[in-house]
Amino acid sequence: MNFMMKVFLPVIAFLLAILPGVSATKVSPPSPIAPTPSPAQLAWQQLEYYAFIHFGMNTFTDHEWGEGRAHPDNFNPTALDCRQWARVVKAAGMRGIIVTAKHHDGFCLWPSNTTTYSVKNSKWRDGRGDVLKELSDACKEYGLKFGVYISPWDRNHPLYGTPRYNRVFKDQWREIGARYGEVFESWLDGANDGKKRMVYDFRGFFETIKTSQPNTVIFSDAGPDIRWVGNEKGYAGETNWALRDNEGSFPGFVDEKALTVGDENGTVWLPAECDVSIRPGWFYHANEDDKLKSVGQLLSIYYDSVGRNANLLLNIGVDRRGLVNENDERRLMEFKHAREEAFRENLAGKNNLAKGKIKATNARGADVRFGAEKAIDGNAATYWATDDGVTVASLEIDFGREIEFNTFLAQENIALGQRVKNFSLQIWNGGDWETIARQTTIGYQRILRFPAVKTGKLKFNIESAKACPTITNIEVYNSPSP
Ligand code: FUL
Repeated sequence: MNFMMKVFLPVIAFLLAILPGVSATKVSPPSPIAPTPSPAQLAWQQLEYYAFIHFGMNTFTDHEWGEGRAHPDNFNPTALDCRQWARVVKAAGMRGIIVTAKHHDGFCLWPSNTTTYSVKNSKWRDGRGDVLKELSDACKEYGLKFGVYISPWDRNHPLYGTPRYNRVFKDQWREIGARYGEVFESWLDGANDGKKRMVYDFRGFFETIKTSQPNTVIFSDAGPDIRWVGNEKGYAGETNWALRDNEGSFPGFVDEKALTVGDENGTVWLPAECDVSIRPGWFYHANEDDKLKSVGQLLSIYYDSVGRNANLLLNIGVDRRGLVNENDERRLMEFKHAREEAFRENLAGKNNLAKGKIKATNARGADVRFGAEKAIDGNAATYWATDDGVTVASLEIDFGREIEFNTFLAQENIALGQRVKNFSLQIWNGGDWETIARQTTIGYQRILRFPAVKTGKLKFNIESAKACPTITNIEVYNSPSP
């Protein structure tokens, strides 16, 4: 070692030793505020939009609620192809499929050992068909999530109405959980028979489901992982907390209004899912082929669900051939193109905004790791945050030119809990800041639409929050009106 190295090596070693120490003295990230989502709930929220498929005996008897008396031979799709379902759903920009493996009539789309009322005893493929097998395989092939709805209410099963039926229902979940790979969402409703009323063992159902599918999220009126939004029209509340006071709630007995908005101080994380059908009914009926929701209606549903901190479960028609009907496919694609148009160019995106054109009234520890730029860097893992205790703060964007826009999108880092209670948008009108929107919650994602405005500067004001805000993303669009 020469003299120079002898002198400088210890200096370099010293510098290397203290540098991590310097960064370690930087401000720490905000502490989470409880309740927060589980990893499965977080992953679920990011799916945003996926398909519901009601298909079963009702498809062939033209019913919505079958009585469980139609002979299994009535179930006889002529050209069933779950790969076609998956292809259409994927092309439409949806991220998964939840299928009615058993609706209230009790007919099972898989060869269940728990009942004689299933595909096994139908003419279809000489009783050797299994829709769940075919669909779960197709979902894997197309990179889609696979989910299952089985109805507790069973109008066919001889044990329904007796305590022994609870075991049957658990066994049905066990079979599904064991046979078809990962079930991302397990969906059950709270319907009960008017005469043969059951005391459902919901707690036991949930335990059984989680035992065979630990990563599934369970949907019902009362969770435990995902809550019904309280209506079947496809909208969440303008205020929508992912939190709920869920004590004492169980499926079938619900406060619909509370489900639509959640509870600001709720004790559990229970985000909302909006289930709605593209057609008037849930099952396919040929006489509804010309009654599909318009693209404009679907866009409104999208903004009022995915744009209000909820996920959208859009039901589509699979017809008697066993194929997604052409009318549904066409409308799904029109809807997809309308969304692509609406979100084509983010005016607050990196391509449109020169560096340094966004500033915040406060950034946590004055640290770039939590600076204003983190809200527009297109990276969901980074976020703008303020110092602890600072719950009123603004981001100001200078577009550097006059632009026109009518849509604003914001996202919180919900892994740390839902925080924002009120926010507003202001534009610079040349002499003053003019308020163009004032709203409440954000959560995973909030999208606002308003009459187009022209301005060079926009302010996004957090007006109140449960703790320092954590904003992962904001976007600005000038969307064509549908
Ligand atoms: C409800 C059922 O009664 C409807 O038939 C439909 O399946 C809907 C999604 O859930 O509880």
